[in-house]
Amino acid sequence: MASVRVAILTVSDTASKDVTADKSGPVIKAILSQHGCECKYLNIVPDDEERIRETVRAWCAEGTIDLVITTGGTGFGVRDSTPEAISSLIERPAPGLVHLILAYSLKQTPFAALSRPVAGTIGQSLVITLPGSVKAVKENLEALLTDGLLTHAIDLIR
Ligand code: MTE
Ligand code: CU1
Repeated sequence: MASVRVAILTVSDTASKDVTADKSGPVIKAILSQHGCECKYLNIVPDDEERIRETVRAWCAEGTIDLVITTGGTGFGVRDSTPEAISSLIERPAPGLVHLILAYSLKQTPFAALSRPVAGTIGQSLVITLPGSVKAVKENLEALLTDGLLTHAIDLIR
């Protein structure tokens, strides 16, 4: 996956107060780096719809970020608002990617049904929302990193 430029956003009230509580962001960075991606940003915001939206909007406006991965805030918790924040920005929805991660995840655990992922393009960037746990992040990336699927998607976008 040479030269895919990635921005990672951890969405978590806890991690926004204590950086060391963010386990999933660094795991995403490590896995994508192993696959040849270049990690440009690894930020943390609380479960605040406006903060999520503004961060992702700014990254996509740069025009140099190929892939935005968020982790956390996709569930049914009262503060979970990542899908709403990202949906409001998405220009071209990618239900196939949502289907892929859910189909793969449901083979691991029925609890995957409790995530409400969204995916799609914003400008020249592909944006995908992952759940918050390290286990979920690993499983979701396993699904997405199958057979050069992501690189092919990104080749088409830019
Ligand atoms: N997806 C996979 N592949 N593996 C998991 O363990 N956990 C689920 C789900 N998706 C899980 C998963 C659980 S328990 C929850 S509550 C939701 O993701 C939402 O997580 P979030 O609110 O941290 O985003
Ligand atoms: Cu859960």
